Amino acid sequence: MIRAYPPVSVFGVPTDIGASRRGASMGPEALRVAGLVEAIAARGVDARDIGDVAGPRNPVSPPVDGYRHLAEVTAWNRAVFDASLGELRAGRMPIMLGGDHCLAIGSIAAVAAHCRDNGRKLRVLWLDAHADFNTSALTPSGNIHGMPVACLCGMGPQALTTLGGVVPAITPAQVRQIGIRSVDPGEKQLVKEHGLDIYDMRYIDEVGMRRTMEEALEGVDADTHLHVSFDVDMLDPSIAPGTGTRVPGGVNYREAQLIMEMVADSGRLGSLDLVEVNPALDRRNATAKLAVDLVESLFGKSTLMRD
Ligand code: Z70
Ligand code: MN
Ligand code: MN
Ligand code: MN
Repeated sequence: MIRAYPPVSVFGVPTDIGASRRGASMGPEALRVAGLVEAIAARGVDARDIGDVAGPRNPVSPPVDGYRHLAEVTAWNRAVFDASLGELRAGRMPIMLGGDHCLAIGSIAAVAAHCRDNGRKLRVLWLDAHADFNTSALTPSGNIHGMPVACLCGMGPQALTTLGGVVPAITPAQVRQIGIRSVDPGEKQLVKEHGLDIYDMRYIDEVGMRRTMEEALEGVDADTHLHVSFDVDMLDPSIAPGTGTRVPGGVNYREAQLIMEMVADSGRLGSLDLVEVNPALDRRNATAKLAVDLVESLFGKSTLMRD
């Protein structure tokens, strides 16, 4: 299958501001060292590294009113929003290298704004061990990387929910979550109230990844912008040790490849987050290398005759 991809702009967001474990700030360089940009370019795509966005240092403070580092998280997300929207308006596909997952508030708010401006439908594939649907009242940690989906759906501090101008930026109906296996008790209740579409590990075990992905991509058509938000902790820790919150029983190598291949086959990939790579916890950059391998598949690399 011959597929044309729009030009790609990769940018780094070197911060761990939404987490309590340090080190995801080194993720962008680890992914570059693993050859991310070259791998995308090798697929015949015009891929450019536009460098890092800037933001405040991590003050390493305790949570205040249920949020750790809210002012700094807001500043970083504004920078991500601006960078993402700028690339989208220039007709380029933004690839955001985190950094922790709180940064998806900015990237997805930008994608949602761009889709509104252009009358396009938006589907968000949230690949993660966690639902990231906490609020300040429910969070066990105060870590905002456990809250981005709730913030995007209008539940969270005003500074974050209003980032893209329109509240909510997205609705739960636009989101499909895959790989989930760690949801906090209060968060679980909220997920059910809002009908978030979650393909958890049990579902994947029972029906298989092929059918899971067919269902997650159902309704994606030529007018749909597909945003993939890939938290590497979706992957089983045995293959992806370099991440801050390792949860056993994750997506294996073959299942992960199939996710990426089926997204590639949809032909609708419009933007990507690659987050929570923590080189301080990794073995010889294995997690970043695996992420690059999976991104190759996302851009249509496959064995034998299919590409
Ligand atoms: C937990 C919390 C989380 C990532 C950890 C964990 C959230 N639900 N997300 N690591 N990527 O603290 O809210
Ligand atoms: Mn996450
Ligand atoms: Mn996670
Ligand atoms: Mn591959």
